[in-house]
Amino acid sequence: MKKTVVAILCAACSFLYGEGSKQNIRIYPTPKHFEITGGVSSAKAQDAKICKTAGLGEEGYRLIVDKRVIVIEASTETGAFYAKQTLKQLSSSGSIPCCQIEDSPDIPLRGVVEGFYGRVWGKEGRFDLIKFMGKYKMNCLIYGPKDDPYHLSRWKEAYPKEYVLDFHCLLDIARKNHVKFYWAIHLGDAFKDASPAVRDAEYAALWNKLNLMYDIGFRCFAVFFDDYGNANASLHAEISNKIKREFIDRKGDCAPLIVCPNDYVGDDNNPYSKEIGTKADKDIHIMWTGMNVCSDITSDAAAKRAKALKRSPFVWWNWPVNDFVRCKLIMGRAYGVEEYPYAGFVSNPMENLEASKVALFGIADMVWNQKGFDSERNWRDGIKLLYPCATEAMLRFCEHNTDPHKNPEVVTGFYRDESKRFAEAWKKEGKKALLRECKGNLDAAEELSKVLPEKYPSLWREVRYWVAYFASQAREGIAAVNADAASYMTAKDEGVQIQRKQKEYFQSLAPEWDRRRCMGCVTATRHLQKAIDTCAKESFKSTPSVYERYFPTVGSSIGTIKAVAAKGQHFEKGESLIVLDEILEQLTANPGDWFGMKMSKYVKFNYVWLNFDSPEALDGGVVEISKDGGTTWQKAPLTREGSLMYGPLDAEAGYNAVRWRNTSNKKIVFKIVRFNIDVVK
Ligand code: LOG
Repeated sequence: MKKTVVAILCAACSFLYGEGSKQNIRIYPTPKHFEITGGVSSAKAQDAKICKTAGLGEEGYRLIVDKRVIVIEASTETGAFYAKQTLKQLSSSGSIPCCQIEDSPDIPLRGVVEGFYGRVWGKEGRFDLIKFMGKYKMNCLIYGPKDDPYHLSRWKEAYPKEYVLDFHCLLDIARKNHVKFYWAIHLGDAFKDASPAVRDAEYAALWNKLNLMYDIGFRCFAVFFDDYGNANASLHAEISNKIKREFIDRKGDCAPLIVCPNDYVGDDNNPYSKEIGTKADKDIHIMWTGMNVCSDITSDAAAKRAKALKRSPFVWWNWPVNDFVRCKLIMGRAYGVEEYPYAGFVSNPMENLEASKVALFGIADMVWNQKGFDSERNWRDGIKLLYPCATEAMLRFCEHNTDPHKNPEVVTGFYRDESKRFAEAWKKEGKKALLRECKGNLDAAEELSKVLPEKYPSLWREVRYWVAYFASQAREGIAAVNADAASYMTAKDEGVQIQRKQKEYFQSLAPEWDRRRCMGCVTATRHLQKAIDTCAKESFKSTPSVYERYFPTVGSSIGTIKAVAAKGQHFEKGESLIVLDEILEQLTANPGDWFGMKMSKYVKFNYVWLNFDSPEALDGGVVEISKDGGTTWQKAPLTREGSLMYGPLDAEAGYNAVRWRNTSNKKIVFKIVRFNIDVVK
């Protein structure tokens, strides 16, 4: 029975798509010049004649389909390979329409950096990704997962045999798909000791490792300095130049080096980027994430950064990465990147690789043909192409899962349009729109649970808890509209159970050091959840049992330290405590800056635990508590132990806000290891 339903659905989808494409044929990435000349060809794709033609560039091609013959012109094998990818799409509906295409990419290096924290992609995932990249004309895959010890913490050591076998296989498939497979080394805070003997030993270890990777078959290399060590531009330029001159250049068959500097954010207004720009050899690519870690990329900022770097920036785009909110899926449309002649453009995706393909499909198009890119159309067509058997349900699921914030109150920094259609309806129609949306979402979740396991099992393995949560969220919304406290609490608790299961599943896959970073799952946080909460608060305003349990904090993290809010950091409520989500980066607190949390009126706390990465950082500030939601503050009587402050507070006093504040006259740079409070029962 189930099988029949799926088969009918699939037939319906491909029929609809086929009909549409007859009138309006779309190729992805969008070709530069595409002219339909009328009629269909009697020639078959495999009979296409390939003519080597000068002047079409490294990756360009011309494709001429007429009534009897198909001709591919290209200057390189890559160009011919791309023409064949186009031809495959043209012939997907059976017959090949007569047409002429002339095409080439805007950005020379386009693709993906596996550069996030968290669970590394496995061999199979990378293998499929490389084929996907070839199909959609991306040519650059940079391997640099933070949680691969042989990339970062143990970079001096050789890879174990299993890894080497995987690399062989991946290098082979990358070659077949015209993808340059870069291996990146992350030097952490090595080289910080400037004594010549130590330096020499570090360099010896570096040459040894790079040679091992060369022997495995890598010909493309990158070096990363992000998030670890000091912003020592002169040292980083020296290391980069040495790798280039003493390794890459000497080998003679390697691609130009790519460097991710320690300071990868901002325009031309910082000494590190100017110095590395001046000192690093001109044929080294230098990466840049935009005006923030996660940000839109404007041509104005790119031009300014280019001035500092003395070369066009190579964009490391932190989208759709979710390592700072692993409870969220980012599956919206690609947008927010302005046209610019970037030296390269790679996306840092989610650890959920299959789910990242919606975004990658968009990026492939966006970087190939910047002018021709139509974000919304690409997103719809991408979902149709990737999930023909569940298109409508996937569109609905994806449009509600786009924003990398758990906290809808945060509008600073990088956020994405989420649930746009619903947000407009909610404004006009309120509860009526909420009810309709939740019912629609419930149906979509049901369909996805039926279709995905069978048709798209690797996607299903990644998203199944989110789909389940999407359904429980919809039930929660319906109960909130109906002011049905019992159903509301049931749906909420069901959601918590799903989150718990997801967390356990996640932890079962994660290495030990990564387990504490697992967070459960949430969906549709920006508008839908906010609307549900607004409606629930209204429906249950005189029901403290609902309030205490489900609305413990007011808003989110509060304070003046921008980075705490910029990624939408917020607090997780456990059984009896509230914990700040982990923040991966170093934070900077200027004198007087603070961050903290504020409880809703029914919630008080009686224990504080604050752990920084270094004792010096704690020296410069105090932990303060408040009984009036942050109007007046007093110093918390906590115990200090190294980089830790903790201790009980008087439960009767009714503390409902807590913060750490920089009381020194210096800038303090620190990482928060843990920050939590115990709630009075
Ligand atoms: C890291 C990256 C991480 C990303 C998003 C860069 C260059 N480095 O803030 O590994 O995935 O943020 O959390 C980063 O972006 N640093």
